[in-house]
Amino acid sequence: MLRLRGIKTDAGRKRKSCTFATNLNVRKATAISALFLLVVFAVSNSHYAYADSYEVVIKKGAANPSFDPQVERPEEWYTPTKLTIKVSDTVTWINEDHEKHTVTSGMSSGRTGFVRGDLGTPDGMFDSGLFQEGENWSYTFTFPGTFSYFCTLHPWMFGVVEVEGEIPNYPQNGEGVMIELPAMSLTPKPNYHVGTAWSPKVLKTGEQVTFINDFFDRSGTKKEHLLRYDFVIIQNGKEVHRSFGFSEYGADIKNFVFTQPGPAIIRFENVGGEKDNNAEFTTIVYQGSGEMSADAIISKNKQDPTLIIAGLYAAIFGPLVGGVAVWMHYWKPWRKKKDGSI
Ligand SMILES: [Cu+2]
Repeated sequence: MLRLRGIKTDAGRKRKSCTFATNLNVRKATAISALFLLVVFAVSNSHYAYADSYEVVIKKGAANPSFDPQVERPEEWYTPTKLTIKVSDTVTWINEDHEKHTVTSGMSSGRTGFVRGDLGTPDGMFDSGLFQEGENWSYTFTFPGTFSYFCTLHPWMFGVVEVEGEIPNYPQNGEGVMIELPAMSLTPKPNYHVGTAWSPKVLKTGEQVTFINDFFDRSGTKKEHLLRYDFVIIQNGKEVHRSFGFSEYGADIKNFVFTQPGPAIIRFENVGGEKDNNAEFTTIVYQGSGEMSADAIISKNKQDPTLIIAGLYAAIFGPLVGGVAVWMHYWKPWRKKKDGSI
């Protein structure tokens, strides 16, 4: 019995260990399938899973308009000046200089611009605000395009981030999710169904967009006629377009050319002449093919030194040449010679 029990126990142990082994296998299988799912997820969401981080350094002395720590040319205040990344990658700017700087999206004015009092043109897409030595600032790029930036304190400092990624071929909302056109929304009080469809379906800078706007009553079946509304477009918190319109039995049409990429809000305000009776839609505007490339932006800024030197020559030698002319005009021996007299 004892032996048998022993055998039983052994068998039990064996079984137990067998069960344990099975558990292990189950765990292994679970782990493997979890890993597999993770890989599938990673592949299907590759631009999230493989999002990279990049660094741009503002080196010591960067505030100096003629400073370049690498090539001793005034071209690299942000190092590197041109950075190429992919959608969803993050860039961190590190301030190693002893002065405060900003990373502000938009076009720098260059040194010649600065001399004329032009402090650059921010486009509102991103702005670090002032950050000082030892501090850094990060930004994640969520859509493709070429984005120039500069320092608002030292507007000759400029850099470019080139974000590679595919432009979708379908209409999108502000989060980049595909939507059906016409997009529909309801105003709060009184209720009107507002519909808008835009053509082309993918919005790009520099290309005319036609918005076809339709208005229906509360039931959504009867078209409104001669209903007043304001058509407003907002980008980066700024109103870039406002016009008023009247609904028609057909539809009311508005044309607009976007000059700036990024998320946009298409808002219908004061619908039916009622204050704050609004409906809005979000979408994304992509960079059109007519936009400047990163290299074009850089070479445009590189022209500055030549202009500065030409300006300096004019400033120094202009009065000198003028002075010599005046001197030649009034210097008697010369005048006598010129006159032909002895
Ligand atoms: Cu600066």
